[in-house]
Amino acid sequence: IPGVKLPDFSQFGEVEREGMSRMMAATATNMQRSWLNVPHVTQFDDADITEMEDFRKAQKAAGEKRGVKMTPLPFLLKACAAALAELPQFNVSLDMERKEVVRKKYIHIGIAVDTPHGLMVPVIRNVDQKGLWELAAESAELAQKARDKQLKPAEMQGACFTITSLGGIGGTAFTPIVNTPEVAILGVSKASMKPVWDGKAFQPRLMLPLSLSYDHRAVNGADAARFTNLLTQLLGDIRTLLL
Ligand code: CAO
Repeated sequence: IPGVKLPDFSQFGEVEREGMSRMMAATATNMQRSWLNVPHVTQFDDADITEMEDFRKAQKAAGEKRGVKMTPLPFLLKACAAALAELPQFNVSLDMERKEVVRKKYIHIGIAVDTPHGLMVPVIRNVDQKGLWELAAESAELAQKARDKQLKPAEMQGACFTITSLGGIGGTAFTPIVNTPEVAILGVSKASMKPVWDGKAFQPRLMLPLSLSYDHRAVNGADAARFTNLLTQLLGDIRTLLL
């Protein structure tokens, strides 16, 4: 691809140059590799998390006892694990050289963590086999390790799918880049109160915006809509996560 030719910026004003960290250079290469290899499409939906949030807030005292904070992330992990099990076409990688689809029989999910030294993606293994408290504790521990640069290489490998949550910061939607060789990534934005028509009147409901980017070579649009539909159903009534 044609490179970007840089002008001499100093002709416009004062500048300074600094070498990229190894991590920034690696992230830049991975992002570009994914952007150039993967035909991306992003599917948007909103999940009604009014009841889920009531339940989550009701766990505050229990969380304090356990020393674990229950955020929306463990619910998202559980819902994505259930959706990956039900729609296994999302739990694959493509081997284009051998023209093969690699189907995974395990459900490991990466979580994007914003750290002062850059973006890191630790991986939670066998999410389908873990409970909400375990997921809350493990995601907080891995996020802290990422911030402290203490993650081991094995803790950043083997993900089938990634969740990138900007919900604690803000925004209404975004188009995440698939973390290849995975074939899909869920972006989560900030939940907000919205008027939702119940057939008779508008009701104030807490709505969580979801942005699912996927590799259109592996996944078709109808399946992406099924995936986000399923996520909104599971998050809309978290009892269904037990089924
Ligand atoms: N909507 C509204 N509020 C949300 C929310 C959402 N979708 N998600 C989290 N929150 C709230 C939490 O409940 C918490 O609020 P309280 O303190 O009142 O309970 C607050 O935001 C902070 O949550 P958190 O960020 O500490 O915890 P988390 O489990 O939601 O997220 C982690 C953990 C690691 C995903 C997050 O810290 C992080 O690093 N996010 C950035 C990821 C990123 O950079 N992605 C971009 C990658 S692509 O460039």
